[in-house]
Amino acid sequence: PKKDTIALQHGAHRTGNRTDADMARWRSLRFGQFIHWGLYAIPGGEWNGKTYNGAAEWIRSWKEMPHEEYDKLYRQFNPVNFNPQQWAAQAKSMGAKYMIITTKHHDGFCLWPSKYSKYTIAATPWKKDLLGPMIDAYNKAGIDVHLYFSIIDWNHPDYRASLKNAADSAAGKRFQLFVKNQLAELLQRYPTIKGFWFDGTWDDSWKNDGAFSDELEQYLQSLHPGLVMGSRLRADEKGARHFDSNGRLMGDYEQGWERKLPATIEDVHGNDWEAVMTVPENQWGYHAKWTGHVKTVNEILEMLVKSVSLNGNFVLNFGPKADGTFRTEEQQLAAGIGQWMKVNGEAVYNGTYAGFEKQDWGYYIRKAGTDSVYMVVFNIPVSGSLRVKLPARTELTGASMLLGNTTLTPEWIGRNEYFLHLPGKTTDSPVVILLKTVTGE
Ligand code: FHN
Repeated sequence: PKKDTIALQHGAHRTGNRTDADMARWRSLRFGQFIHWGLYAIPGGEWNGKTYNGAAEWIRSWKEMPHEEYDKLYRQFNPVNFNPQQWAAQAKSMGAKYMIITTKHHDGFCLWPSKYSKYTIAATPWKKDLLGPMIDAYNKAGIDVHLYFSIIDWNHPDYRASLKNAADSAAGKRFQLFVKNQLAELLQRYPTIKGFWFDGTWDDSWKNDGAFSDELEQYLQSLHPGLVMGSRLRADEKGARHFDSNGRLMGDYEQGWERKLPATIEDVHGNDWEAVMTVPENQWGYHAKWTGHVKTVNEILEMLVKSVSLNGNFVLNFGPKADGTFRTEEQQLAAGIGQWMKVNGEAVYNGTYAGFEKQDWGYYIRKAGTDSVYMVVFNIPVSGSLRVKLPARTELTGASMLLGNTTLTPEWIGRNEYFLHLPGKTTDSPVVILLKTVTGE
């Protein structure tokens, strides 16, 4: 590792990844569901007959949308068809092992009845807490829950993007206390949660107070030891985010992979990381009109598998409608992913970088700490033969496709290379093959 050249009080406090059981659990889950749900689901990207083409959850910032109008939407929020058990069942059958829910997005509206704000679910016609029943249902389905929390708060009178004078600084201090109180409240109300997912931390007012975010991270850890929090929360005292001024990761995992994935293992520098992905190009909250490319089941599966093959977690976003139901496209996507995961999920959970040279047909994944290596094949060559290139002194003794448990007999080519011949056209989905290998002296 490189030597630190800059003395920092509020930089990274750890070298390498966390090694405790809570972090090991997070790392093993590999596949998560993100949910963006809030008042923005009501306009769904449309206002006064006009369509806003930006991300639906940003509609309040659109010049055609009067803030006073947006800030009154809570009076209509009444998700009468919200069925947390159904949500959890859908996530479970998709194969998600953790879920991240927007407790509060940039608009400042809280999905829980916070005692520190009037702008919450308690003020809506629905009145009741949404988060509690959701967390319970997911936990009962065996799914861990993490809480998304935006620092940017468009509704709070004390929020400032930058602090320009003494009055701003005083407001900034009040706002910090508000954030701290809300986070402690969430932990106290929902003790089973496994982590916070911070967002909206790019404004100067936040970036320029590395001491505060550092203290906050430690405070939250002290309230709830084991909590998992990514690199978006903190800045160091020089305003560097994610990586401190010495290039070391702050927080428990790298959280910069939004709508993009690393290309190679070198890109992740040995750090834990997570990617979050939208189904259309850039929509997180519900938008009635999805335009542009909408990702397919196989595209999503490839992103998931690629992430796991590079030691990362992959989280797929859903934007439920204001009534509490999911759009058909999302339901179908979840079902399609689930179908594949049912047969092939064992290659994903606990999956890690295999240490084998990547081949054009797809990705190798090693089950953590074992000799089990999976090939996940997305591109079948016209020959139907897959080249398996193993590290030196490794022999391929057998292989089987998870689908149908079909045995494949390896053909030795030379050195540590083999062919696996696929039995004709098998399926329209990625093919997963478990390799049996023996490593000699
Ligand atoms: O502005 C938000 C956006 O609406 C969405 O919540 C994503 C999710 O990662 N985060 C922000 C942009 O980075």
